[in-house]
Amino acid sequence: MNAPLAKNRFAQRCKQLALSLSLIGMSWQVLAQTQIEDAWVRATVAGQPSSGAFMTLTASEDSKLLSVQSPVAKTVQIHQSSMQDDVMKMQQVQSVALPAGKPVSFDPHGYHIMLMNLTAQIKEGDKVPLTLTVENAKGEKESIQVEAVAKALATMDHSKMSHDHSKMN
Ligand SMILES: [Cu+2]
Repeated sequence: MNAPLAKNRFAQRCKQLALSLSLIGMSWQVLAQTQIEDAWVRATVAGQPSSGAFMTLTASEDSKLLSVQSPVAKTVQIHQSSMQDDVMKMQQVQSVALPAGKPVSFDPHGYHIMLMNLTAQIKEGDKVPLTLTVENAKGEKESIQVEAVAKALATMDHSKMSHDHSKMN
């Protein structure tokens, strides 16, 4: 909230109250606008520094996924995997477009949510809380909570993928 410093503190508090009320109203209003299905996280072995989270997002209006947060990881990034010269590479992206009504899947072959600097091992069956921030075309932000189930799938070893972190610094 970038409200300028009001000289009258009472007026400022009223403003803040009105703002937080409108934010509450707004989040109720938009809560159901982005659907999340099949959220899961890849379980890790002890000492593994990072993992991936996967899901399908369907927004009811044109939106974009801006960021993700989770208590299990100090850093969470949105990555995109792609084949480059027969090598699977991934790169950080700033946002992912969520066109109205079109399911966008986050899977090991495309976009995924990268959980980095994990604070603890993620064991199979764990429920990993994720908070997604989605912004619609009007600039309204929606915060969505989801619990992703940890699965030990051996479909692809994420740790063998090369990371291009050149955009991070
Ligand atoms: Cu990644």
